[in-house]
Amino acid sequence: MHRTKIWILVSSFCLGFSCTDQEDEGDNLRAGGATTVFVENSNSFQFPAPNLSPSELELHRLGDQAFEGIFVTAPAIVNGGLGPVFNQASCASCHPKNGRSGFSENPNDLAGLLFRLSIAGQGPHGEPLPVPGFGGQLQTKSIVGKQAESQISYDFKITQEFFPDGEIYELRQAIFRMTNTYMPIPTATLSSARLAPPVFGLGLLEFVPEAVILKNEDIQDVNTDGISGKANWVWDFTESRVRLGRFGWKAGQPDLIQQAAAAYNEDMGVTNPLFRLESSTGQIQDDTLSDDPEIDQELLEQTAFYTRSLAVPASRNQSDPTIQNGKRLFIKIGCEKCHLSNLKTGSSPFQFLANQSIQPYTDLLLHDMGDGLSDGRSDFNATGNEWRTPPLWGIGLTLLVNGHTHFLHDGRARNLQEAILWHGGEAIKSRDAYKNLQKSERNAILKFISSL
Ligand code: HEC
Ligand code: HEC
Ligand SMILES: [Ca+2]
Ligand SMILES: [Ca+2]
Ligand SMILES: [Ca+2]
Repeated sequence: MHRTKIWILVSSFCLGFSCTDQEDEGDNLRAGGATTVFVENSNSFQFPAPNLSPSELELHRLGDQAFEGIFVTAPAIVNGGLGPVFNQASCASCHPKNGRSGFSENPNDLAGLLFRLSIAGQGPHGEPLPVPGFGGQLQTKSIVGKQAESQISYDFKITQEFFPDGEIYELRQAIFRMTNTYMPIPTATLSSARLAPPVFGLGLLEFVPEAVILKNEDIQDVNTDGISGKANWVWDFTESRVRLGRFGWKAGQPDLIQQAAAAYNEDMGVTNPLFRLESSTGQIQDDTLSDDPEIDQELLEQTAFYTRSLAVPASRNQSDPTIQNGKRLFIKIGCEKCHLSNLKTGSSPFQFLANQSIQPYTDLLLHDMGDGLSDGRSDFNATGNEWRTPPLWGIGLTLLVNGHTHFLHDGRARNLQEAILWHGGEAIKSRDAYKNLQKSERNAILKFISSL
């Protein structure tokens, strides 16, 4: 099992700006520009970008501690403030090794899975409306003496289909139920199951200029290619204005600070300068402590900086003929229309992120993915059917890093092929083209994605 391979760490030779012009290493390509590391092992997502300055590296290390930090019940000297209701006690427990959570076969241990909640309608900033008694997220854990909002159970719905060449395949989807809710949950509650995605390379995505992303929008599908990418516009609580959404499965967060602050508040029950009220405010679980905010701005910024400054692993074996063929087919059948291979970051207050040519395989836009993937719940501009194209960089290392190959927003796909076969809506032409390929060609595409 330990087929660990470590390439020469470019980081050791690479100081400051010279990195930008650094060569790729043989057929391993710099997917994250100068923030790339050439490492293929179970730690591939855990390296600081090699072009950080010494003070940035120090900030990254503090952020690393914060990201790993396990919170406990208040009062406590370190990391107090967990709960009263929460999903997990640390960032790392849902983003293991900075990678993605798997879909657990044990309903009592759905570690990195959480449920966003709302009732129909929109708030003044376009945000989903909270569910009375439950808020905007379902917390399945609580501190001693308080009740969790709910437990989750599920059944699998399994469907069988065929490739045109006769090969059979099976798709599996969990149908979730909320059980043991602490009070009856309103019947009109809408919910969206989301599994924790990886957190590396995000600083680069934060600094792709808005204009570059919007250039790829085609809301009315004017070029009639069936693809109509659309931006999400979300509320920025720091600046009190609408901004382009970039993070989360529906691009519901504008930047990494707010993403981290929302995670502390909702996922961990830790109040912070951006979200000062406990998620359970007004519910019977509410604590009466006057310890808010439970973390300060400095810790919040360290945590966000950590996710901003993690290196992107290089893509591998790019001169392999099968992988090259897979890439050609990936482009030919239209995968690349949403999973854009080339983007460039713009200016950034963080020099190490500025003007980098990157291969994230995302356009950061929302796409209608069909009824099969729909959660039936809107999130700012995103409808139930719409999801943000997730980046594919590093996806081939998921098994090595996280020990599973569960993909898509709720982890329903058990491997890369199932992820593709779930594509519908705007991606239906692409999906059908995939199904119509010869098996060897399908395998070439899978091998290509696995090399990212
Ligand atoms: C209970 C599990 C859980 C915990 C704890 C958690 N996360 Fe997450 N994280 C998620 C899920 C699920 C998503 C996707 C959310 C969505 O689609 O809205 C996510 C998304 C993210 C993203 C956006 C990734 C992307 O590609 O858009 C970042 C960054 C992030 N989390 C950072 C953090 C930080 C920092 C912490 C700790 C303060 C944290 N998370 C704690 C589950 C968790
Ligand atoms: C219309 C835009 C679009 C097209 C075309 C498209 N995708 Fe996707 N892709 C998405 C979106 C959006 C998701 C996330 C869907 C979800 O999680 O429900 C996704 C998810 C994926 C995932 C899983 C990623 C993850 O992190 O879980 C893989 C793998 C993938 N696509 C590969 C492909 C391949 C291969 C093709 C071509 C056959 C393709 N996609 C075509 C938009 C697209
Ligand atoms: Ca708290
Ligand atoms: Ca709640
Ligand atoms: Ca179009």
